[in-house]
Amino acid sequence: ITASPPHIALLPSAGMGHLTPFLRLASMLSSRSCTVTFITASPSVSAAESSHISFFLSQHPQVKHIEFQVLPCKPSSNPTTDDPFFLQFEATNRSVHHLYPSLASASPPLSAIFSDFAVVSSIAPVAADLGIPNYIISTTSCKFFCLMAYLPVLLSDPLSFSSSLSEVNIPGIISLPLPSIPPPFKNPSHLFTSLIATNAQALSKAKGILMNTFDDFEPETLAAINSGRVLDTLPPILPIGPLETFEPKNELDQSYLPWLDSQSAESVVYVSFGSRTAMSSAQIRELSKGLERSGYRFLWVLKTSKVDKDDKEELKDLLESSFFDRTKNKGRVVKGWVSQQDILEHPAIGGFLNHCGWNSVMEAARKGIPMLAWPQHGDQRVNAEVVEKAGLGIWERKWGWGLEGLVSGEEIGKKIVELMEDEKLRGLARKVGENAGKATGIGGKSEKVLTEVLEYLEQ
Ligand code: BUP
Repeated sequence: ITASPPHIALLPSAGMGHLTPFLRLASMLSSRSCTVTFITASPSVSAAESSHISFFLSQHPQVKHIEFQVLPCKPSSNPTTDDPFFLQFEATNRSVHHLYPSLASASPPLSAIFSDFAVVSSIAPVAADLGIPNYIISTTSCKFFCLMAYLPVLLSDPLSFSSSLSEVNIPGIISLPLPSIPPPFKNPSHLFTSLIATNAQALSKAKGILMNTFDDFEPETLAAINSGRVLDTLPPILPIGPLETFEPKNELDQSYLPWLDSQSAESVVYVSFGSRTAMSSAQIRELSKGLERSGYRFLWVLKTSKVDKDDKEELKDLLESSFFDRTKNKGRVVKGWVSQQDILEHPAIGGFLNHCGWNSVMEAARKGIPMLAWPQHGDQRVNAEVVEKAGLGIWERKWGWGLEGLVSGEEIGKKIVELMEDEKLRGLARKVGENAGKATGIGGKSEKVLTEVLEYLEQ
């Protein structure tokens, strides 16, 4: 009997940073003849999530879709956070067991569930009842993953995050400077912290951790975690990145494109802080000054709220009209969703000022675009360390977390000049791009890892 390709159910959790790698992997699995079932929680938090899911399904009619209802708790029901994405993680965990009947009746029967880290504790028992393996798709760096996996141990010692220590030690990996630890981790009852700790405790139940990274990008961390030096209970970490991009191109604002097309090679800084950063209006003004002072051309994607549905301010209310007049030929500011992968692929882009959301990092790595890291929250400072160490970017540590203090236009301007003029960095970043291409090309390390997992799951 010849084996047939596996049937894989994918379960992402909330936010574009989480949904994106799931859509990309679903698309890759589908093109490798797997049967794919994509599970989504309804209602979704952001408009970007619902539109990307609809577009993906319309482009992949062969993919089956299961939508399940979550009952989000009211922000006031959790005293530690009002972040709608964290509240949705919690609500999803409470609702996941309802999926059992539809997963049990899947045809052909499911071979595996690929789920987000944020739902391991609730999906692992479902996968066990179905008698199938559960793989986790990690949406962050391997280094931050180590911190999450080790968090229960750190939380068991009240001194782990004491301000008298300058570093946090995790066996096997280079210690993390205390300022890189997400502030909520210092509060064990914070919803973000308790969710990560609960899920970290369930990690050993997973069959493997599929990671959107590649061996050459995080070699020491991958070697440490896979040799059991971080924790000896973890399943294998399987680097399969950078994931191939899949994104809608239609219905997007591309009004900047004719301008971008007319710019010379590697002359434009692309500025974006991801889908969830709400920068203060004072910082937005300083950033505009910095861009202008740098003298470089820029394409700036501006967001002012954590959830896109709340983003109602118009450009003219955020920046003075004189700024637009002065920079008419120098730059473009865009509000709304753009196709970041298309922008990064554009020959005019020569640098990327970014928050170090992990998808953005992997997209810059694929294209070998040098980054200026300006982490804002969550995993982003740890990711920025990885970016710097891999030779993909530079990082001004003293800028702190977003919303922590105001970074002046003068400093921003200087750093942008440094980014754009550092030829050594440009060469190193190009090399990162070449290595990324080798990893995912035929016979590459990431490609082989994914092929082996799929062969293992064949029915
Ligand atoms: Br904004 C924006 N267009 O306008 P990250 C983002 N993206 O294609 P985040 C666009 O969304 P987390 C836009 O290319 C990336 O794939 C971008 O994920 C794409 O950051 C994704 O980079 C955003 O991981 O998520 O949104 O802050 O906080 O989970 O890291």
